[in-house]
Amino acid sequence: MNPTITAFEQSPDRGRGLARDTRVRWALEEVGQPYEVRLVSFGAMKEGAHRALHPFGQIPTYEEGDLVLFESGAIVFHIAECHAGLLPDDANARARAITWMFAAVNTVEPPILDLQNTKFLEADKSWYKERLPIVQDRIRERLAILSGRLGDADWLDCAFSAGDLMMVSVLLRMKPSGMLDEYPNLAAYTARGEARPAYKRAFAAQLAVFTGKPPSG
Ligand code: GTB
Repeated sequence: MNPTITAFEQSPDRGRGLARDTRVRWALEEVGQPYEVRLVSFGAMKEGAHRALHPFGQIPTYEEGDLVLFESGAIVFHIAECHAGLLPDDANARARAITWMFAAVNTVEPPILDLQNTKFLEADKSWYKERLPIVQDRIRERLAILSGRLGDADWLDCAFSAGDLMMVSVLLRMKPSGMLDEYPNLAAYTARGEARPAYKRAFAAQLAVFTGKPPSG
């Protein structure tokens, strides 16, 4: 039986692929695993049936037989563990790829989230204008180091891995702000991720939820 994931019934990003179901869809597409999607409303996410799957009442979740997972990083890791293609066979290279997955969600994504919360939840505060550049500079601090580490390589550790999938997914959240363009190699890295056929299929599938039309091509 195919796994089932959950996604927003009406994503606030209007199909721009910024919600975290996109990274799960992308991982499933990379490994060629078909999947089902159950759409949930903001109301239903906070009710008992969904909270039984996700204690924090969020998307995405992942159901596969008796297994229920939440946390996009854990879901992508599970997919990568169960299928070939997203984690290298060599034990050390595999451990490094997993390290990059954690770096994406634990080191790079938090300041990005902070910026989004600042912009959407704190714009009416008297201290907003002073706080905004501080939060933006915290992101730049991380991006500058990541940019230096990537250099002119295509991917973070030789071949594309789940580490890149997670990092590109996190960086994509910065694309609308224009800040990513301050680091041309990171912009190119992100574009390389977006150019992958599996990403394109994942993006088209989540966009189709917003447009109500089946993915084209
Ligand atoms: N750490 C968890 C994970 O990685 O899975 C975080 C899950 C999470 O934040 N889920 C969000 C959610 O369910 C959707 S992705 N939010 C509803 C709630 O908490 O009530 C975050 C997101 C939402 C919207 C946009 N957007 O509109 O651009 C981008 C990202």
